[in-house]
Amino acid sequence: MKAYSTITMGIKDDIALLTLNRPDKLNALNAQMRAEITDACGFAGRHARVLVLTGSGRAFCAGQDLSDAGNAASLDLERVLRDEYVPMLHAISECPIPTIAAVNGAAAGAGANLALAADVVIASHTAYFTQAFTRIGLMPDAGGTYWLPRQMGAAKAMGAALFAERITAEDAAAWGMIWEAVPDMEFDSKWRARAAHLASGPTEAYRNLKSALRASWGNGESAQLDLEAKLQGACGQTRDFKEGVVAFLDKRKPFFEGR
Ligand code: LHQ
Repeated sequence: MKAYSTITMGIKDDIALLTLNRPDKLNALNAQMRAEITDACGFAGRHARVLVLTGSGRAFCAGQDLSDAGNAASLDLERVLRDEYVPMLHAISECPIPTIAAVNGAAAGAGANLALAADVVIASHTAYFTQAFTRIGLMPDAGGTYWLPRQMGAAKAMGAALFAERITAEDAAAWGMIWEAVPDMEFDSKWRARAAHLASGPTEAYRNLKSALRASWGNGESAQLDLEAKLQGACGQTRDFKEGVVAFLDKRKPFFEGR
């Protein structure tokens, strides 16, 4: 495992745990952190069966480090987004294994949208999300204009972007923006249990269902039905499918190897 300076990364029991680790800056993203997240997600996709992203300290991620390189206002935003944010966001959204954002605290700006790039977002009750961008004269980026309308619907997405208010974890769950909000006391055990569930599941089926669900945004019905047939055909070739059927007929719990 590589040594990282802005994140920590470990793999145990097939679960890769990537922790954003600049707690004094509320885990704000600088160039080094973007590169390290991109690298670590690629590594996780090759060596683990589920990836969890979380934050150290009291925040999940405060978005772009506004003190980076002296002054964020001097950054070439288009270049930074294209060359550094896009690869990082794709490394999460296109990771072949299931990804969980375990949002432990504030998720602001690109930090909120980093979480939305994951497959499943689990937030503690003290966590909140804010499309903070307009507060500093920007528009949502890092995938916000893509994910928000798809997850919350157009009306909530527009309000979230324009008002840049804090959206509580419970509202985020009620609006369909995230999978679930859980009481702080149960937060750790809940995301760990979810991660363990996915790490012992049919990894190839997960990979294929992720591809299909993501492709559905751009596909018509016929193309999507064709894609399902193709990907299900691939699932049908796995040892996990055979095991799943045998276990069902034997009336026992399946043991999925992930292939
Ligand atoms: C921070 C940050 C931060 C540096 C807290 N940077 N230090 C933009 C430009 C370039 C390319 C691409 O895209 C982007 C996308 C973006 O992400 S723009 C949006 C950037 N993020 C924000 O505007 C959020 C800024 N942060 C906040 O609004 C607050 O800190 C939140 C609401 C997250 C938390 O508030 P509090 O709990 O009251 O904490 P705090 O404000 O006191 O922050 C604690 C420390 O963290 C503080 O440092 P200090 O030395 O005073 O203790 C902050 O300066 C630092 N910090 N966010 N993004």
